[in-house]
Amino acid sequence: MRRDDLRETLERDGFVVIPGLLPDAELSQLQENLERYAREVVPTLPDADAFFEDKTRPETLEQLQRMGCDAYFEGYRSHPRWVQAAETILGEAALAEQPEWFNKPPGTRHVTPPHQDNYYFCLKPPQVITIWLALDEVDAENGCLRYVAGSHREGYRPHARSQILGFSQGISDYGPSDFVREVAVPLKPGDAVAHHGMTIHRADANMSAVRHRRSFAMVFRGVSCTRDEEAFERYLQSARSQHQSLGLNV
Ligand SMILES: O=C(O)CCC(=O)C(=O)O
Repeated sequence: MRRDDLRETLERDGFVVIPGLLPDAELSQLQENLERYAREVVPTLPDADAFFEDKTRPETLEQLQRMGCDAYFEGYRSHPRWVQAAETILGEAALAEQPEWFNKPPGTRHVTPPHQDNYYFCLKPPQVITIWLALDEVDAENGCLRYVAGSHREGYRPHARSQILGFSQGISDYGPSDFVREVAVPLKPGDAVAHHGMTIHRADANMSAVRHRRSFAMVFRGVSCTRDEEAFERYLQSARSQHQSLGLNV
């Protein structure tokens, strides 16, 4: 897709697919480093940086946050392909937050509640996108992302505390008029989708008995953003209290 098309599509729909963001050799290198991180770094992390459905079963690892503690992933924040895509879409220079990893392992029932990322980030203006790269084949069966097209232009929706680890807040009035506007985004490994910080999105649980649904993501914020620090502190507090209520060691 041409550069202008990426930006225009995101402005119109609130999300845009970037086919083949990573060529095979770069995808393999990323996957090798993710395997190394899971093997060597995850066992050393605090509960708040590695979420499991069941901590006694390492195969139920569902989410990794703040991966910049590792030199490879800290360096990944300036990966030229990602930065160039983000700056093209945002139309300004952008800075990457620390990488994250998401999974819905087979046999788990972990949904992603409907939410708007900037409800968490508290950036003004919301010149922020997430680039979410598929590591596996991702489709309706194993819980691909679903977007409410055009919702990035409609302001904030009410959010309330959720009991889903990794997503402390979810939209509280999500209903039939949202479901009919949803667009499911199937992807192949190496493809990515970018979404605006105000775009409503969610994902179903993985219904496959055998397939993982792994992804690797980075949030990019345009240099024109500033953070509402008070609102952000309230969000951090609510995330901490959710972690405590779910029994995490924080
Ligand atoms: O991977 C998922 O299910 C959710 C990811 C997400 O909500 C995000 O990256 O903004």
